[in-house]
Amino acid sequence: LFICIDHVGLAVPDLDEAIKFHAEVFGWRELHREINEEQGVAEAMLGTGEQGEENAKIQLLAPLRDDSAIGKFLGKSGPGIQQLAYRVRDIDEASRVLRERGMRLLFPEPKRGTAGSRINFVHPKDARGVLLELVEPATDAAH
Ligand code: CMX
Repeated sequence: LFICIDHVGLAVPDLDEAIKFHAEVFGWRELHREINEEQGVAEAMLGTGEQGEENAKIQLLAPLRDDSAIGKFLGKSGPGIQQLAYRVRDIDEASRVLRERGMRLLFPEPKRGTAGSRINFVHPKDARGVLLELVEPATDAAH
């Protein structure tokens, strides 16, 4: 069902400060940065090397609004791990299988994620306390 862990997402109050911290202390490199208005986030993908299949990644997520998913998470839990993202080849098929297995997905249809990917989430209550993101990366043609 899943190919690999795509990334781990960290909620942060200030994106620039967080990128600097993770670069200077842990040596992560910024691979990509964007604003996703629909999700209410300013986000950056950080990697351990050149972007590629083998590269470990973390995603820094800063809220654009207090009532966004990240804004609420920071208000309730403070900075920290907000999500674990699994990469899938076909998000429609993965969603179908997971729904069949009793998991609630947060959105009826996948939404747009980082770099043109398609994303959805398994409800944290169903995934035993973890907000699980499903990521189908964009094909080159979709970039
Ligand atoms: N991880 C684990 N558990 C979580 C959680 C998280 N990130 N967020 C909420 N929960 C738990 C809460 O602790 C709560 O549990 P209790 O009822 O025991 O207190 C329960 O889930 C419901 O939480 P809530 O506060 O009532 O619900 P919220 O309004 O905060 O919404 C969620 C939670 C998951 C539905 C919302 O964050 C959401 O829609 N997330 C998906 C979208 C998203 O995260 N976008 C930002 C990232 C975009 C990207 O990755 O590109």
